Amino acid sequence: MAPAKRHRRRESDTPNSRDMEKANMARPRLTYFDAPVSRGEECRLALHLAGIDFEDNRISQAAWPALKEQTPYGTLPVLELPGHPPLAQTNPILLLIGRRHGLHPNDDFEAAQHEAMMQHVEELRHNVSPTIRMAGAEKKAAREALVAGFLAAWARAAERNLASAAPFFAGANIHVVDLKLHMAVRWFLGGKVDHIPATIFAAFPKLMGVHDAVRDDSRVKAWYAK
Ligand SMILES: N[C@@H](CCC(=O)N[C@@H](CS)C(=O)NCC(=O)O)C(=O)O
Repeated sequence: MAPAKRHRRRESDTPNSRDMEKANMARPRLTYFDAPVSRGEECRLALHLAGIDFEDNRISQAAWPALKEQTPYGTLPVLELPGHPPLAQTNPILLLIGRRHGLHPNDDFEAAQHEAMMQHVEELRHNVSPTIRMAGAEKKAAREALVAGFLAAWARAAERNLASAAPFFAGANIHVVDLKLHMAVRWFLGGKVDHIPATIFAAFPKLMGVHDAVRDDSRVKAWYAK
C-alpha cells in the first residue's frame, strides 16, 4: 500500500515481530495508536520539528494485542531507527531525538532540569490514566479527587518550575520538554475528559503560555495543516 500523507501506515500494514526485531527499514518509523494524543503525538511532533522524514505508523486498538508482546516493554510509542533495535519509553525517545537535533540542551544540568519536568508530565499521566478504565460513579469520584488534590498540586509545581519561561520552558527556543507540556495541557483543554474542567490549568499563565507557544509554532502548525 502506498503511504498516505505523513507516511501513515494503515492497520493492515501493522509491522510483524520480524519487522520490530530487525528494524532494517529505510527510514525511521514511529508506531503509536491512531490518535493525535499523548505520548505518541509528542514523539511525532518531535520528529517533525527535527525535520526527520519518518514513517508515521498508526495502529488501531484492535491490532494492538497482537503487537504488544513484540514491543520492548509492551507499550507504545516505539521508535525504530534504521540499523538499531526498537526503542521504547517516551522520554528516552524524546531525549534521543532532542539531543541529536537541537531540541534538548547540551548543558548537562540544564538538560536534567528539562528531564525533571518531562518526568513531571509522565507522573500526570500515571495518575490520571487509571481513571480512563473506570466508569460511572467510580470515575466521577476518582476524577473529582484528582481535580481537588493531585492536579492542583501538579499545576502549582509545574508553574513554579516555569519561573523563567517565556514563552518556552527555557526561554526563546522550543525543546522536547515543551512538546510534553503542550500535550499535558491539551489533554484537558478541549473539555472532553469527563469530570475534569477544561479550565483546570487556566490559573497558571506560564503553563498555558508554553501550551500556546507550542500551538502557535509555525512547524507545529504545519504538522496539523497536513
Ligand atoms: N512508560 C511508558 C508508558 C507507555 C504507555 O503506557 N503507553 C500507552 C499508550 S499512551 C500504552 O502503550 N497503552 C497500551 C498498553 O499498555 O497495553 C512510556 O513512557 O512510553
